[in-house]
Amino acid sequence: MTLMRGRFITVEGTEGAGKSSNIEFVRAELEARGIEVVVSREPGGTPLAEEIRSLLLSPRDERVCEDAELLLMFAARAQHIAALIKPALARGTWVLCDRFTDATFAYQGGGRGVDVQRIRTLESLVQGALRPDCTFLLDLPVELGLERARKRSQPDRFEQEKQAFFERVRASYLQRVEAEPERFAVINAALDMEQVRQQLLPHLDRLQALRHG
Ligand code: Z5A
Repeated sequence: MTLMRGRFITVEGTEGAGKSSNIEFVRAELEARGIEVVVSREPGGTPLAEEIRSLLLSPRDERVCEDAELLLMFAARAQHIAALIKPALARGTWVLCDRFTDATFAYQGGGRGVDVQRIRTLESLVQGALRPDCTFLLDLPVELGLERARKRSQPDRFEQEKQAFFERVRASYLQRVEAEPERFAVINAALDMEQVRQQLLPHLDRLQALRHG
């Protein structure tokens, strides 16, 4: 009997969108349905990739050039895919990942202005044919997200950016939805927690049905 490949679900959004809170909800829902799921994040997810994450997120005096940031994101991703994502999917485990390559298109492409073609080249080099089966975009007005995020910890290197940067990030995410509407599920993340969760449920039903279909 051949083992069914696991599903690859990613969760995206701008600051304070509620990714962490909702990922825990999705994990619990999937496990309650008897689905084995591993939760991970980007940049990060393996010891080496987590070290790269620290390099990327630490505020520093030295200006990080766009290419160094881009290549470090994909270096972490290459390790994450090889050591965690592909082996999990191959054994039939679902992978639920806090950010993936859409974040590179949104933050490095939209936010920093990196040429999208360069990102596409690295995407195919590092990922081959691997793409998420479904991406939840938790969408909300930038100002509201920043307000939520400000109530938390010290800002990291990305969180120190100005509102205009995050407006470009949000616009890039929405452009990606337009280009690939069948992969994305756009969730109104400005609503209260319970209302956000209710929007996620039908998509989990659909993904579970696909598993058997
Ligand atoms: N990055 C990149 O540039 N390129 C890439 O390719 C990748 C990443 C992969 C780290 O990501 C940074 O890396 C990120 C992009 C960049 N930069 N930033 N900024 P991260 O995902 O670890 O960092 P983050 O975006 O700051 O995520 P976060 O801090 O974990 O936020 P969150 O998970 O979206 O939100 P949360 O912690 O679940 O919620 C935030 C607060 O809002 C919290 O107090 C909640 O209780 C509250 N909350 C959440 N939902 C609600 C609702 N519905 N109502 C009211 N309050 C709420």
